[in-house]
Amino acid sequence: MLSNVMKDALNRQVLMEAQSSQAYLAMASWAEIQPGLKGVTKFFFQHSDEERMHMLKLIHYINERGGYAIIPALAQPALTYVSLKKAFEELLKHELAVSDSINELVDLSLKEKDYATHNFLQWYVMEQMEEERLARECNDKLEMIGDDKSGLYLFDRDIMTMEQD
Ligand code: OFO
Repeated sequence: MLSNVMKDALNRQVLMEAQSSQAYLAMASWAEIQPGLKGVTKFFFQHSDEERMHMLKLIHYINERGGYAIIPALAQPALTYVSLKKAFEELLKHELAVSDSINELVDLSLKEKDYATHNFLQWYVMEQMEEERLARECNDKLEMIGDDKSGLYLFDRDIMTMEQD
């Protein structure tokens, strides 16, 4: 059974994953109306779906452990970006904040002696390592590319394969 403190903290993570999903959905919609960003558009839509999956996993866990997962209201995410680089900078910033939040949850689970939750959270720890790696790689590439159109073309073409690297 989840303690109240743990349940509330996990519910805050539900909100964070929902906000991530919403933010990446907004990036996807923005990318879809830019010329030549088909690959990036697909990447953002897929990323939004993944965040929703992270949220659902938490919801089921909270409910299965005797808590009640709260479905939160969401704030309006950013709708436009001055450049693709800016969108990916936001994505990295967001992922780093999520990683911090997961680490705090892990810390709390130990304080609460909630070893089941500690075990459950390990999946998120690994997932965040991967998400940070990918976000950093995208930012590094975009930094190198700058305004070079052929570089951007290749970035858009290759982004979906970067997930598997
Ligand atoms: Fe849910 O991992 Fe990204 O934010």
